[in-house]
Amino acid sequence: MRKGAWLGMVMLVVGVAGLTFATARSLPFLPRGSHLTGSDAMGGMMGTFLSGAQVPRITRAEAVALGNEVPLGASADRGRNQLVFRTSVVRLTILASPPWGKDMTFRVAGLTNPTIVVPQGAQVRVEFVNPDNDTSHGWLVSSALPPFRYMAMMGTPPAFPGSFAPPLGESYGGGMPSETITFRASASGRYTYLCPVPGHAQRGMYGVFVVAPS
Ligand SMILES: [Cu+2]
Repeated sequence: MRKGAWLGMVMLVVGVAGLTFATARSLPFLPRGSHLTGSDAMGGMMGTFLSGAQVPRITRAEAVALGNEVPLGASADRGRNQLVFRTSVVRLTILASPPWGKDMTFRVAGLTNPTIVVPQGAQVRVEFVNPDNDTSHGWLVSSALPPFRYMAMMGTPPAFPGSFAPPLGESYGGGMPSETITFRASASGRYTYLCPVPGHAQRGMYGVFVVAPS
């Protein structure tokens, strides 16, 4: 990747909270990125930039609490590994691969990769946190279905405008990077949420996202 393009992308991503779908699609690292982990040069750089001071951070204790909390208006069914919202306002906290859980999964309301059900038309706000201390992660709702290939993000654009949390760098002593996205679950159907970092959905970072007809 040309240095200019890379820096331009990094500057874009650092200021990221309100990235639109159109902008997101133009990010060069999405289709062409390497492993965005802290263990390779590109990933390390990505992590450094994305974990910059501009990204809000939370403590480990806060992340643990948020990862276990059943959101207001939701019911968690542990037997079915399902989180069901019946409210038109949906507030979710999603943790990426926390060190206190199973590797390469999402943690939501104390569940691992749960099926998330929201009513059609719901206004969804997701606080996305990366507590993983050695890997970057993102979150995306897409209409693609598993199994996923290594480059899972190819051909899996966000299902709804804004249903994309760009990858955040890994956690370190300064706290756990977080970001908030909002989108409207405008069309009913069965979708998938997944991590767009290459190889992660393939290794299990995904779950079912259902928009129930109203
Ligand atoms: Cu990931």
